[in-house]
Amino acid sequence: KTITLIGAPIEEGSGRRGAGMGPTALRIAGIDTVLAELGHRVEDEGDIRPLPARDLSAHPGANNLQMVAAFARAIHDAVHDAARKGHFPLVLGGDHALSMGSVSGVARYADEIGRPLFVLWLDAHADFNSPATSPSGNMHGMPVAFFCGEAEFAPILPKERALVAPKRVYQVGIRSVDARERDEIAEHGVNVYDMRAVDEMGMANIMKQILEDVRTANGLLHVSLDVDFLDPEIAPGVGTTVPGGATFREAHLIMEMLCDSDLVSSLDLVELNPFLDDRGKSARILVELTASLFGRRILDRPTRSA
Ligand code: DIR
Ligand code: MN
Ligand code: MN
Ligand code: MN
Repeated sequence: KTITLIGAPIEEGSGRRGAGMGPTALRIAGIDTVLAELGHRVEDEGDIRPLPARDLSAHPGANNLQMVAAFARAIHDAVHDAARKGHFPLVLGGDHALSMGSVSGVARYADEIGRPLFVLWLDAHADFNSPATSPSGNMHGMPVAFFCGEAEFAPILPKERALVAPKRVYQVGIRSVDARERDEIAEHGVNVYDMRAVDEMGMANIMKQILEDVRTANGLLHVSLDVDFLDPEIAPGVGTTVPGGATFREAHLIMEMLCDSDLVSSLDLVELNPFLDDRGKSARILVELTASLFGRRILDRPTRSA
């Protein structure tokens, strides 16, 4: 594959500083060399550094709207361009507000080629708030509502706005949902596999169901991986840790099954906050998981003896 790395150092969508250093930490952890070693061609476009969108005015329910919108528009264009070239867009975040841009960008591409877009949302949170419902006003808690077409976002984002059908959105790992969000995801019909479902069904069964749906529909699959999907014990470098997350093996199993399926066409790595990390631990695990998605296998790398 040819993989286009798009650095998206946005932190204005979250309630704290630090996620803007995410793309740098992922590069230091070796994201490009790992992918190249697996035989892929890697084109790093560097970081997107947009100016705030002055055509928008501040919004009381959407913190830093001008900056978030500027990033979303620029990421939308970068992801759409990469996809149209036949490349695999890999967005290095940056907080989760960036997925307003990445998902709408691939959704536009999917529309153009006449295939349905599916989204696999790996997160502790549902990210289905809107400026009207959010308890925090932080836009990293809103991207799913945005690309599922909540009306309030209409003035915010790209003219070529493409949406995802909520029934083609699959959330896995969910364990922190706000009161209004719970009603919204049910109303819109998003597929939710919360942590209890993971415990009861097992990750392999969940993934088989999702991949079967995508394959049957001849869909494209976008994967959005929030660091807080993982248990904080293995990935502490994120602003909103929630106990009881996915284990190391559950996360790798997802990536390995996604790799085997060959259905994934784009990926976001989001919410890494190097300021809160423990000696690069979370950055490294994201790189390892990405390697599993792009073909690394346990039996291809025997453990060296000491
Ligand atoms: C909370 C926290 N639901 C909010 N959200 C996220 O502010 O909307 N934390 N996404 O990572
Ligand atoms: Mn998130
Ligand atoms: Mn989250
Ligand atoms: Mn709604």
